[in-house]
Amino acid sequence: MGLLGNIKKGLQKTRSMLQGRLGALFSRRRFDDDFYDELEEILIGADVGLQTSLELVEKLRENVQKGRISEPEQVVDLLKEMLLDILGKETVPLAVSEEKPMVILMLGVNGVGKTTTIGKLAARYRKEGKNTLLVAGDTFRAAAIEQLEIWAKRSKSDLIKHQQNADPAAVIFDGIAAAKARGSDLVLCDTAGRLHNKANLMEELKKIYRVIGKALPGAPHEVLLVLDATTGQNALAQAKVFNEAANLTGIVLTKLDGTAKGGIVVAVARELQLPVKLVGVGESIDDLQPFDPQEYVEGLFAGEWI
Ligand SMILES: Nc1nc2c(ncn2[C@@H]2O[C@H](COP(=O)(O)OP(=O)(O)OP(=O)(O)O)[C@@H](O)[C@H]2O)c(=O)[nH]1
Ligand SMILES: [Mg+2]
Repeated sequence: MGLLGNIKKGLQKTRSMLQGRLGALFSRRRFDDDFYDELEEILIGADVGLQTSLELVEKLRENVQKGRISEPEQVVDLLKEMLLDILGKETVPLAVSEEKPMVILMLGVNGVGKTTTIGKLAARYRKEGKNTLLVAGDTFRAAAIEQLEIWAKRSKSDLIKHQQNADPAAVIFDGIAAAKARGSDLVLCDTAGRLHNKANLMEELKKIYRVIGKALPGAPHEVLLVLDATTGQNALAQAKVFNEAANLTGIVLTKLDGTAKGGIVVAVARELQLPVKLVGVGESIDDLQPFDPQEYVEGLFAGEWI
């Protein structure tokens, strides 16, 4: 997207937790069993995931035994390196479609930040000079349409909406037709996070996905699952369910700023086999960034050790 972001702000809580706990651990200056146990606990506490935490500590232990590591700073460097092995070193950008419009479908359970992310993303694309059109595909929740309307104004995007309780697939179909007629560059489709029950929601999402493909062959170009970083490992379970309804192409991890468990990015990347493409680091319009793994690991461990 060309706009350089700084994830450091969003990792503030995680970083200060790590600073405090790792700092205390390193100050003991002893690589004994207690050290490894404590390190494992810190990583698990940061939501890196159990398996990953065990593996990281095991690898560290090997390196210490082989005499490759003797200083805390080296521990941090090794952790960064190992995390980048899991995350990959490069940002995975959002798709760019040759033809107009490009269609992005935003999915996720209620309250994770779908609508907000659409608004922020539209604003980013607008800054690049793209014409954006938002579609109010959440016709279920009261006030969902009005909320998207506010984001359309803020991001200077067009909006296509129907009445509350209208068929969401029909709204989205109309949205894509309107985008084709107007020559919009991008269509961002909002969806409901909750219906009367989960089976209903999944059926509806399948239908939306099918209808988008009919309205525009090749679309949707991105199907992004929005996950709330503060819900920890719970977020992982949601991905499986949504992936069955639509072919997910990436993850947006929101509310990274609201948690000291920012290691969840690592668990998500490793366990879902889907790239984290964007991260939300606050509630305002500029608080969305492409996920850059190197910035992320630097942001986790920035600062002085001991
Ligand atoms: N701190 C923080 N808050 C966020 C972030 N992203 C979204 N939020 C907040 O999370 C709340 C829910 O966001 P929405 O965008 O309405 O979530 P949604 O997924 O559309 O929710 P439903 O429409 O109910 O399914 C709002 O108060 C947002 O301001 C983020 O990155 N950081
Ligand atoms: Mg919403």
